[in-house]
Amino acid sequence: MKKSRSKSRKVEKAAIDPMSWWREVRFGLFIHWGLYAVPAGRWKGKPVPGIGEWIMHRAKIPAAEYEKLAADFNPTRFDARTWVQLAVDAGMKYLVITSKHHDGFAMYGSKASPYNIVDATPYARDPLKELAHECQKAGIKMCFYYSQDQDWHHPGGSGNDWDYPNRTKEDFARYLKTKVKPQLKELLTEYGPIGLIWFDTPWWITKTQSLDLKRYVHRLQPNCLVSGRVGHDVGDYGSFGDNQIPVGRIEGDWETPATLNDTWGYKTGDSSWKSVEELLYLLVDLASKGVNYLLNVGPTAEGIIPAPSVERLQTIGTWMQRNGEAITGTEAGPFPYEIENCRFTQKGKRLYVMLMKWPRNRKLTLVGLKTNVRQARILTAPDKELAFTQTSGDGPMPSRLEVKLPAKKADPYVSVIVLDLASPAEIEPGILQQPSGRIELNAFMGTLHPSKTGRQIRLNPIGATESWFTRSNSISWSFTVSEPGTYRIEVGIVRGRRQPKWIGGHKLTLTINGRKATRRIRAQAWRDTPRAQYFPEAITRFGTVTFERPGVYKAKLTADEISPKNPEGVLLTSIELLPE
Ligand code: FHN
Repeated sequence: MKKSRSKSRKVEKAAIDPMSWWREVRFGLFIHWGLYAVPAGRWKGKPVPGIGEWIMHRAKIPAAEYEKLAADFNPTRFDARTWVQLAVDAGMKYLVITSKHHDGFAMYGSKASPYNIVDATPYARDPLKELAHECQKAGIKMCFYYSQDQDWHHPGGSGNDWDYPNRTKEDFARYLKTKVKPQLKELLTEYGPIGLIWFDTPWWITKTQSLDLKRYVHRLQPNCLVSGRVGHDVGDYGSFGDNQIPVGRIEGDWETPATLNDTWGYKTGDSSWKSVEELLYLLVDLASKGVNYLLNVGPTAEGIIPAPSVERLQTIGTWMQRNGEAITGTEAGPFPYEIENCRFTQKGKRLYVMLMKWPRNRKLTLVGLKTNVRQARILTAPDKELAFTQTSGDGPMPSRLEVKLPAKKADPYVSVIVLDLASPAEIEPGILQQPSGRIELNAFMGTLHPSKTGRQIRLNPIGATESWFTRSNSISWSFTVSEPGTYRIEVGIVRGRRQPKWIGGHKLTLTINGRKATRRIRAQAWRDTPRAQYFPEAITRFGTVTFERPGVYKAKLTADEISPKNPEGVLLTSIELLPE
């Protein structure tokens, strides 16, 4: 039978991209909950340093001893509805909970292993069933974290070399077959539709095994996504490092898992709570880069989400109620680079400008937006139009938009200005001088010059250079100066994902507008940006440069010596030129 056009169109419509919900949500709740909440960071009366859920590993607790914690795990104050409501009220649209963390303990009623909350604790209930039910009722996606690689309880899993020092590849394969797959099957057949499986720490897993797990999940639930940490870049989306924030907008689908304090699993004494300002900054920043923000809470062994977490999420929720339109269902903003105190998201012809600071001069000034603005308003005051002027670019003078703002900021945290445009936003290409006078030469805006042989400079996922190990690699930029003057030069180098500490020591030469400066990289100051909270970016000063007239200029960074101490090479984020 001949297919009619309309019929085949219907078929196309029915095939929904399984990633589409994930791209809409932007903000989710991560929950690390397990036996580690019982010792809560202390073992035999002493504090154990590091994150709470790693206590078994850090204190090298024998599995047979750690197991006994199950007898004390009785979270009678757990209430699935309250947890889900907290996520909903915060504007979160998915919830990811540890079904099994590295300690190997299943937080649900598993038939594949008796080491689980129903069979091994006095509680004897399945909290994940209750959460799945509440998530379905509330219309948010239920998702499971599952530690597929590390399992410190199973003699075949990775990570526990104090109980099981002689594990082999065959033991690991057997563990995948006899524990991981049966447990995944339970999670994907007994809890309704699952949004994603959040795999983690792919240490031992081979590419074939990662692919096999991904296919296994998709066979059991074709629409269930697989996190990037299944290993070997075969996941459905990418996962940045813990609390890692990209430098600018990035291509593809990415998520940042992040903490509210420092630990993931509950730990007494960890009071490094991030402020609501910082948390909202990160939410807005990540959304503007098209990245999902998965924000963690670590409930207690009684089943309570700590009050400082609840208070912060509630305040974020109040902000989301007023301003969530600028986050949920939006795309990354049109500017590839960060703009000071300002982030953007967009939906069709609507551009959301999120102001972290209310401009003292009561003006929102943007350069480089080519599209005509039809109307400007504050998101929370839709009836009042804001006056604005817009000029188009001319040579080194970029197009410029100035919106008049009222004296009083629209929101105590982040104020959102809505710009309705004549067509989807278009931005002038290249690096433009910002209204503050600052010029930022981001690594990802530069041209990389790899050497003919040997290891090649490239960009890492967050947009910094990496694998820059030889002198024959370099990076260059061309950029537009609209305000002549003298600028001080600051070169930013970030801590690598696999380094416990920031490492400097390279000797670099910057040639800018014909002027050469050579400096040894060291931490003369630190960049003050929330992106640098866990991944510090050190600044090395390279003197000053003067531009006599407006125009297009060139800069080039080469390496004279690369410190062998840094296993990731030169990790340049950006060079900032700041008016003197
Ligand atoms: O080792 C885990 C850690 O305990 C926690 O679960 C985080 C969350 O992203 N993932 C691993 C470290 O990256």
